[in-house]
Amino acid sequence: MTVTPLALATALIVSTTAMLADDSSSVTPLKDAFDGKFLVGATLNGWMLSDADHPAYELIETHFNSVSPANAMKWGPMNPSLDEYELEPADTFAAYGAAQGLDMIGHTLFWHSQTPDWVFEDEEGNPLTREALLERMRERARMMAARYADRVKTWDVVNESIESDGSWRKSKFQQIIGDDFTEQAFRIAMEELPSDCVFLYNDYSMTDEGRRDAVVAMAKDFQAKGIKIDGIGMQGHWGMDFPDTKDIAASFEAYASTGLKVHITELDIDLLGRDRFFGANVDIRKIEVTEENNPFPDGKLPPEEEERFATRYAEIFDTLLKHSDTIERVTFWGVTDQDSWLNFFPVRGRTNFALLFNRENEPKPAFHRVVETAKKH
Ligand code: 9MR
Repeated sequence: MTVTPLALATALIVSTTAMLADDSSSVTPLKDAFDGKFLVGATLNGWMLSDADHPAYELIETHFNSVSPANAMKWGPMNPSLDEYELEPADTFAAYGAAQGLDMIGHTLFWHSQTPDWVFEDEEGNPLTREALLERMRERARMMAARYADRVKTWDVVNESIESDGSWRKSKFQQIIGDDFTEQAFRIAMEELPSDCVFLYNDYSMTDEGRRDAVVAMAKDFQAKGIKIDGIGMQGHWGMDFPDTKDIAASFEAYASTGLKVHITELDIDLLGRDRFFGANVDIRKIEVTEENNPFPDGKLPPEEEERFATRYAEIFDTLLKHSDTIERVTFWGVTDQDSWLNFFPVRGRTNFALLFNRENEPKPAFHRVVETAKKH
């Protein structure tokens, strides 16, 4: 076949157009941008786990090397009543992650939230004794070990058992077991899960001094007692103005003093935030969505807002990358803005912006700034 100049020109135009349209071929995958620095993760939520054709899978396979289940492995969703088990979403999660060769996080063994009342009661509805509750926790750990711990290697053993002032949270676990609930949970994990698993304590607002100092003290106490703890999970549900990157850096240094690695377990940035619209209103969860508190309902941000958001992401990643020796993994809490929990919290039904991919599954300006930041380190 002879190639005429016209045919050649047409072919070039067609292929250039295809290249421009195909965003994924022209962007650096996040996992390549952070190769040698830390793992980069995302969550699989219920919609994704019930739809094998969900568009998030393509992004996950391109950009991420670690996955966390948003809800599928929590006690309540898995085991809503005493003898009732709903294991399919967790099974799907573990099978998918294993098939793709992804690092997987068991989120979360023990948490005061999304744990049903039956866990704390006997069959007559009376509170369990300390021994009975510890036994029930052990049964859950044993079940998770048998079913998932051959493939799921990193576990959030306890979520959020320490308050901002450093005191133990007055959860049902704490009330029944006592102040050693977290210690007992780690002992159970150590006894029931394989020894090659990685155990984390995971909490939010981990830059607050009271919580930070208490977590450091707890980790050192566990180490002195020979209780296995392998890392510290900072959730990273951060805002546009808080925490200050100086406080984030100071926290990495404090946590690194334990010799443990830090995992950023649930990173997102709440663009709409609260203060801008609600001040200190404590009843914010009862507030309806309005034009004022939901200013971008079509999911499109004006360029100056995209820029503000990208700048905040870049400064956070600059801080993370400066401490990459301490950081094992950075996981985003979601994949695209569409599946962020911040569309439902604290006001249900807002169109919020929190992650690096937009509602059309495309990388946002913040994505590109994060990749550029990685290239500078
Ligand atoms: O993303 C989760 C959301 O779908 C649930 O409704 C919510 C219930 O509390 O939990 C969300 O995930 C939380 C995580 O498990 C622990 N840290 C805080 C996260 C955001 O609430």
